[in-house]
Amino acid sequence: MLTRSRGFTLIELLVVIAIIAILAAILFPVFARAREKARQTQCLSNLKQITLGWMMYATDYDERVMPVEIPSSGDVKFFWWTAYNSATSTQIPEGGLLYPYMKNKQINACPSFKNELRSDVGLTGYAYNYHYLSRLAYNPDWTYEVVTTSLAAIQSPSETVVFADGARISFMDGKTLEGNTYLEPPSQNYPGFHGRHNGMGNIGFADGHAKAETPAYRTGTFGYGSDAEVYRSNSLGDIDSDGDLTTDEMMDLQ
Ligand SMILES: [Ca+2]
Repeated sequence: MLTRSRGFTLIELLVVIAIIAILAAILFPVFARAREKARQTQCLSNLKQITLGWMMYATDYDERVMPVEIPSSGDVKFFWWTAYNSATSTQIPEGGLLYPYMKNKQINACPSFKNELRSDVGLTGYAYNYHYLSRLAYNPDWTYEVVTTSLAAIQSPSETVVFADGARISFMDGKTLEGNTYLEPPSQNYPGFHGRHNGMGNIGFADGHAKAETPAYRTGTFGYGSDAEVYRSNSLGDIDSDGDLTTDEMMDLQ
């Protein structure tokens, strides 16, 4: 004898929908973290390649390390990832200082670095330990020379940062995140190591290895009245291993 099959009641449907919604709420952040983890791995690989390119550059230039920039000759200024023509606001990636060693534009940029932060010069999300490796020495008339160190001056290459995930807070408004290619050490006025990969940032070291670290966050106010909470909420901290932010043991040449 035929029995009419019974459909779902409204309550049953609502329960099923609620369970699906709960599962989605639990799983979507997991998926997002897994995607970010994949980008972190890609970024780590990029930094390792860029740092190896940096090592090759030094061996080609009498063991002097790569300058953070080669100041403008005419309208064109050279950075590691591009040459930039300020008259036309155009980038020439093939003119980048490390391009001959990488022959690849894609690996220049961190996959988690937001495009809108790249600005005209095509910032890549990676910042260079210029403070110790390639200082800008200003003249009284604000022209400057770029002074580079030698490979031999780096006493512990496996403990000396070359490149890292970097960014900064705008000097104009004190709160907006922006790109930055100059990585500051803890002893300076503001932190620039960006923990953009699930709270961690990647670092390339002078011996060619790369690894992820958690930024060390400042407290209170520092520099010219910067608010630590603004930096903390943007995952901007320092690269530090001894808990003392007055010493630059991961970035100096000792
Ligand atoms: Ca320290």
